[in-house]
Amino acid sequence: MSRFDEYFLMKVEDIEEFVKEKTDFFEKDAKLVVNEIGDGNLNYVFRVVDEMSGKSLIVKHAGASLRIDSSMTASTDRNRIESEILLIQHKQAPGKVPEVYFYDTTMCACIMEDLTGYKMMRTAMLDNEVFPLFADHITDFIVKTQLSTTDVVMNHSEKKELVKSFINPDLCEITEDLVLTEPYNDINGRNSFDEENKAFVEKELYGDKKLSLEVAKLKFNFMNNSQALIHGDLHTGSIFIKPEDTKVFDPEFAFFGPIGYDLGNVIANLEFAWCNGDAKGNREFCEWVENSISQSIDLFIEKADKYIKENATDHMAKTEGFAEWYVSQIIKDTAGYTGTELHRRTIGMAKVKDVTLLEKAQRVRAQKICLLAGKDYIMNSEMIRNGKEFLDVWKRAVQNA
Ligand code: SR1
Ligand code: MG
Repeated sequence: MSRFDEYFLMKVEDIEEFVKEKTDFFEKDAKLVVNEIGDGNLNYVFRVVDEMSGKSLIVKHAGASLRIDSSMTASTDRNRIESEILLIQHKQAPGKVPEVYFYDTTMCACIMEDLTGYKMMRTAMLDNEVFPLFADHITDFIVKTQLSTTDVVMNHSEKKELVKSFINPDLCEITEDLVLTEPYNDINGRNSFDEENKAFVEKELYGDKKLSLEVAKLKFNFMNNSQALIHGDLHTGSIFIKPEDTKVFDPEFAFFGPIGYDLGNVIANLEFAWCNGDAKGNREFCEWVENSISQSIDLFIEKADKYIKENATDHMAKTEGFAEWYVSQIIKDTAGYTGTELHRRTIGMAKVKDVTLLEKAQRVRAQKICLLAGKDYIMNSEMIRNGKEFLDVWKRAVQNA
């Protein structure tokens, strides 16, 4: 019998005993220091350190209600999904995700590697730090972890088995509401933004039926296109980085969905960082962001095309021209979901510090740039085919804001 045989919401004082009972990572008599370090919207994250040996680890623990709003709930099964996908990705892309030491489906807690020496990418970019290898790293990660789980490459029965264990209804519903519905109608009254952009939002987002139709298509593509095992929330708060390496974590929104959703999230979140650098007049930082946007698209196209040609197992997917068509569909989705991420982080309930921390006049301008660019990405997704064209949309919005 153990007090961890039945779920309860753990506090700082419970973590040392939990870790010592579930793993042999620390000596049993080690004096551990535990701090809650999470600043996400959903979970509790504890760093556990043995100051004598210098060893440390992370415990990520899911509560039934969400930190961003205690009236919101999401199944604690998200912790199992996160732990299992990290184990899968550790094999697909060794070293590119934190190592899972142990996960506990009763306590809904995952004990994993502490990424010391890495910074959360959003925080580093708020200090306008640049990472020239980022585009290469993130496109490697997306291609290796996601194309390998498509029907193009994976045995179709195995894929269907995997789809079953990654059904993630509660977390998908959060995205379906917050990202793919509310920014276009405020149907749940949870949107907020500066008054100066009210007329624009009401006319150009809530009042534009053509925009709603395109977003409705993106929503149903998100819900019905079980293309690959995607991360589902690949923003820069889900990435740990240092100049020579990039690691992806926090995949609790993972499910079988469209690959372009992840790549679009990456692009939009680089653009939020651009707004922050621009407000500080840091041209060098903005240029690095611009290069990262175009390189992320172009490297993805190049690597995905090569990966499909080398690894396709499905007979029809080996047809000449298929790889190019398949990748072009992902890029079209990417443009659309870049747009929805730009919109929802600007006016929806879950915002980003890159923009919220700006002083008023700069924040209003950043919001306008993101709203304009978001619309352009969504409405013209068929025509945005490469890195330069992704960047052109952004530059047009900056000019017109
Ligand atoms: C209610 S949760 C709000 C947001 O936080 C997560 O990181 C996801 O992005 C979600 O949409
Ligand atoms: Mg998260």
